[in-house]
Amino acid sequence: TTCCVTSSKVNVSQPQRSTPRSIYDVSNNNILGFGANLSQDHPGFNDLSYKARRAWISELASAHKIGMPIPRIAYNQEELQVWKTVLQELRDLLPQHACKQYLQAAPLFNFTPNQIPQLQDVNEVLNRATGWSIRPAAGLLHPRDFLAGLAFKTFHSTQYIRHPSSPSYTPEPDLVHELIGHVPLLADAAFADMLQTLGEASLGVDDKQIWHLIKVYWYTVEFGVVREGSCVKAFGAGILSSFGELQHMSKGTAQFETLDPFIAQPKMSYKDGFQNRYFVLETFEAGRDMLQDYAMKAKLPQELQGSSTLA
Ligand code: NLE
Ligand code: FE2
Repeated sequence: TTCCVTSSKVNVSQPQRSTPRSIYDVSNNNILGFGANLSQDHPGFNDLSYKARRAWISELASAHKIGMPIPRIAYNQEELQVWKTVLQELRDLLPQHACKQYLQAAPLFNFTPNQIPQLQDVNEVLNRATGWSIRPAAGLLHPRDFLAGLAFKTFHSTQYIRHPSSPSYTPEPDLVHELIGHVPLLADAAFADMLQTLGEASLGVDDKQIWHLIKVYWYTVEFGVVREGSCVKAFGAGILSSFGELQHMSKGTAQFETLDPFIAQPKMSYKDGFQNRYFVLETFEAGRDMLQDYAMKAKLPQELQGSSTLA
């Protein structure tokens, strides 16, 4: 039912949203950045036909209804070439620098240079592996919706392909990033569990904490590294899907710091190119426990939160 709000105290710019109880309560239509117009530093900014293609694929995603098959896209030669290039570039780097869970799960998806995988097919493999689902989205979602999706084992994914002028690095999520960066680890139980915990931590918290949690997400799921013996290996999708970023991380010249979700996280940026610091997790299980602990404390009233700074 819709209730008739008459109070003038209601903040119109921030409609009250109730805590979602299932994925049906989560919208895939609040697109935050990189809308149809793209920003000036996007490699496709001046390419009208690229923008039109991207917008067309995005519209299909917005129209998708939960439970329906994800529409298949007939990718063109140019898009296929981008996919081939990225796979080729990463072929030797991933086995050296991706974490073991990634390397173990990746073969389930059988990525081959001659065909861009369809989200629907990937979704079926994922459903069987960990019970996770992919849901198409038109672009970068509002963090509240994106994080809520994780709580319900749903990963929102773009479906368009990065601009052909820059296969080794793109500033926004695209299908290549989703497939190569995110999909394999969604099939790993420990990683998936950590991700769901992060999503659960977001349910019902205020906007300030949503922005804190999306930074925690950013420095783990997008750009995190995990300790393996005396090395660190990439598990962050933004590293794994980018030849440039993966090379940059593995050179070891950036800073490596221990992740602490209880302190204010550095500002995240889609524009500045490679990260100049990476955060290290000991294991995915330790990451999950830390996030569970964070979530519990963050939901306590302020005066009971102790000394933790919830930025
Ligand atoms: N820079 C990444 C890539 O080129 O694959 C995408 C990052 C999306 C957050
Ligand atoms: Fe991503």
